[in-house]
Amino acid sequence: MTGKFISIEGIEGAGKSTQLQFIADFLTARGKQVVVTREPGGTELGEKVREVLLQPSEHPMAQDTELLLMFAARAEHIQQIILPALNRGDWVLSDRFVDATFAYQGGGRGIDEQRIQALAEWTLQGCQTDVTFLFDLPVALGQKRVEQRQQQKDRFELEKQAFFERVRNCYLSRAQAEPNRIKLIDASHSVEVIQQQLTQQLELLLETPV
Ligand code: Z5A
Repeated sequence: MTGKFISIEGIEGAGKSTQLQFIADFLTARGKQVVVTREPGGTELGEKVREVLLQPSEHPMAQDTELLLMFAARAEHIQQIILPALNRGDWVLSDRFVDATFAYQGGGRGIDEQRIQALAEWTLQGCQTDVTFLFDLPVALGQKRVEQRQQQKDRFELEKQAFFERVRNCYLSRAQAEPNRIKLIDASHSVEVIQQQLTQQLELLLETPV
């Protein structure tokens, strides 16, 4: 593999989608072919799974079903999009990847980390991000931004503040455990200040040999 694999993570309202295009444009301007994708989703099948996962329903989904659907979509994503792109030498920029499963299904829902780890080893087969930008901000601020957006809430956005506090804490402990891979971005700042933080990190990444 000659390309690099970047993911963006964070709780709701962290501003991932807002900064995705900035990162893609920055790398394109430096001569990289960039494949922008997302999880859950990224493939035809994955986007159908995404609809099932995000659609609010009066019948609650079993936690294990949610976990397995995330990995089913991811298996397809890795095989169809991520590995072919990296093998071509393209850079892959994904709005979320496996850290989200540890944070949401592990931290948020309380599924045992070892079970998630077993599925990750099976599905990823060593395919892990070179860098993950973790957009971190207080839960209340993220929720305020989402409220201001005035869109219909998906199944996750309907969760309570305590759920997102657990998700955030799990993300932060993963960043602490893997500081070389997971780079903390203070997402409570303005769009412009966040872009300055990203520029510094991207310059470092461009200097790192594949
Ligand atoms: N999920 C999971 O449970 N397990 C998994 O393994 C995976 C995912 C892969 C869908 O993800 C859900 O799937 C997600 C976790 C779960 N649920 N949640 N929550 P998603 O990434 O598609 O959905 P999201 O997290 O809800 O993304 P989002 O709503 O698009 O949020 P965002 O991308 O972080 O924020 P944004 O849209 O860029 O910004 C939100 C608003 O704030 C918007 O009006 C912006 O204009 C504004 N904004 C952005 N940046 C700023 C700054 N810096 N200052 C002020 N205002 C700002």
